[in-house]
Amino acid sequence: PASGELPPIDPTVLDGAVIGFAQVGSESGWRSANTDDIKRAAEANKVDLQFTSAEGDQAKQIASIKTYITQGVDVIAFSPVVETGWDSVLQEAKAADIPVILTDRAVDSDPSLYKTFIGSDFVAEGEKAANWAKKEFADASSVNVVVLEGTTGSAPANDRATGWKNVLGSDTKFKTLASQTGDFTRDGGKKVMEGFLAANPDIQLVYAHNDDMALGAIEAIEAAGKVPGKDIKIVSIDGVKAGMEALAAGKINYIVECSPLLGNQLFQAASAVLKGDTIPTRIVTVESEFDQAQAQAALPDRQY
Ligand code: GZL
Ligand code: ZN
Repeated sequence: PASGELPPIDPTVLDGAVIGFAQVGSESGWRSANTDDIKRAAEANKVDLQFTSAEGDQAKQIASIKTYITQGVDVIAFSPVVETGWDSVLQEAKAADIPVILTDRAVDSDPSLYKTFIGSDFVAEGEKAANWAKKEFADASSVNVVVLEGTTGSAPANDRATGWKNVLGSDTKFKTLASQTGDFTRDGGKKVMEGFLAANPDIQLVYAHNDDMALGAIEAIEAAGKVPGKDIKIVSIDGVKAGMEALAAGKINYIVECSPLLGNQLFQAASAVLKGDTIPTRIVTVESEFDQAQAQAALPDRQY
């Protein structure tokens, strides 16, 4: 789907508008930066933002959306923790004539149930990570890989796995020894990597679905007396401050950026929807990718 452009914010429309946002949780540095940016943009546009965090629990996220429906907010926005299970609450919002905007993660529901989905192309992110690995290990005869998966059932976990397989799935040189969810958290990444190291003495590459799990893996690799970025290479996704610092320090080898700064686009979409303008059903965020030298150069200007 086309990435599309959104019209500029109409301040008169947003000033005092009640917008309910149901956030995933606070699992990672990316999530914190995403929350901060949404609150910043709401403040800047005088939006009356109602904000909840589901702490990774879909039932809580659904309950929060139902509360917004009862409250009769002007717009509902959320980042769905997992892809499935949203049809009925989205139908309730439609029946209540409350427009819904998805940010960050997608749902597998009928697209007529929400106005737009603003977020990254996670399949492309997985493909970028795999293309780096293909080049990095061009001279290797075999590469043992372990994968730290994101939250089970979430669009980023599903699609980052798909993108990786699109590029390397048929490349028999790359052997996936193990693949397990670390739930996008630093502690999850550390614990799962400890298990991987105990069971597999010869790992060459970690594919982490986000920086927080990569940072946990670094702790486990160092505790095992190995050198992250050298003995075991790491490719990750996000580009949060701590990840970029590890990349610049050589403990991570490559990071594919996934921007959490969705606040302005969220309120551009809300402004257009409240004016009755039609907007593209899919807005793809623009993002980059970094090797170690590029991270060193970019660090001073990073916003998160
Ligand atoms: C991606 C976002 C993911 C990040 C993780 O857009 O949904 O969730 O990659 C975050 O860091 O926890
Ligand atoms: Zn899907």
